[in-house]
Amino acid sequence: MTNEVINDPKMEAFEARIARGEKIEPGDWMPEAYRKQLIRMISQHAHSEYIGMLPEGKWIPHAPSLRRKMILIAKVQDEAGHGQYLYHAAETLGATREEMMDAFLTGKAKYSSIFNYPSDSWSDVAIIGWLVDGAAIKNQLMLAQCSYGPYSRAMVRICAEETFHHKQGKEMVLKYAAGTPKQREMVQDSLNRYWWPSVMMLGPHDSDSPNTPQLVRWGIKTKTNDEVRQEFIAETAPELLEAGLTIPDPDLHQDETSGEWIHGPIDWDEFWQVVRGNGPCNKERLAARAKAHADGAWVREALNGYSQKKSAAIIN
Ligand code: BYC
Repeated sequence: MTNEVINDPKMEAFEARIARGEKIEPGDWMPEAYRKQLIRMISQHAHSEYIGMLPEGKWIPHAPSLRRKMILIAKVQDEAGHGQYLYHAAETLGATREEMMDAFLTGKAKYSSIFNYPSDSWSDVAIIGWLVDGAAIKNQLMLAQCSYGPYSRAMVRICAEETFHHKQGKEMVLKYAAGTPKQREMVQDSLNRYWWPSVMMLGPHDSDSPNTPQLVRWGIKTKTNDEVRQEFIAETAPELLEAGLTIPDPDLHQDETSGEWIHGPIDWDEFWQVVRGNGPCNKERLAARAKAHADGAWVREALNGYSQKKSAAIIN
């Protein structure tokens, strides 16, 4: 326990508010560690949305029909919007957009491991929608209950949109799984490549998760990584099997007594390699975002110039 916690009336009042289920709002007193944890998590989450546009965005020009193209454009646009809500939520804690972008583009800040895997076929778009958005929703429904008001409210809005993303992915996977042998083979290949990264994206096991105890204590997380992972597997695995697909985990089974889904060992070496910047696409993804940021410099300059001119006009 930190010194901040011991015999501090402000801390006691703060923790009592959390225990009563009250939301903490931007102007309220909060421990420095609470503020830092939130900035870390919310900015990582924002970066994930922002970089998460890339694997699916790549497929917009190759969508097999106008309907699929319109759905995918809307989804990718939504991810950009989610990034905006989240950067704003982090700004309410005193982080500036420039600091967050700098940490992201220089590789100091983390973002979700899942977006460092390639999207090699059209059915990856389908599997990302079902699995990646499905895992993200499980995590975000938990975060919608979080103790910090702006993050919790952003999550409510994001979850509504993610539900649409999840459904469109599932609809495609089910269609291809019941389609031609070629479609079936394509979607099975996507599942083979995306199952484990999706299971991993919910974070290390609780025993190896240094942040979880403090986050749970302060109501930032309301469930642990393993609890969320179990929910994701319990919901998704039976539906994939029902669709006739094979999950690439020979040990996966449902315990007859508890009903719990038991998965095989997770390759945490792979996970940490990806988190540390050595995944299949880390360099390519960051380079693409850095280019987009540089290409957008003129827009930021124009906006700054406009707002300065407007302020000058108001003062005069
Ligand atoms: N990838 O103590 P732990 C989306 C890091 S995007 C990389 O368990 P915590 C979407 C962790 O940061 C959805 N790093 O951490 C968008 C920590 O390092 P630091 C993204 C990971 O915070 C487009 C260290 O490992 N969602 O929906 O208690 C298209 C130890 O971990 C990962 C969010 O960002 C990972 N997967 O729990 C489609 C949700 N996992 O920071 C979809 C917000 C762990 O101490 N974040 N690490 O140096 C969270 O809920 C939590 O931060 C996590 C990790 C559950 C991810």
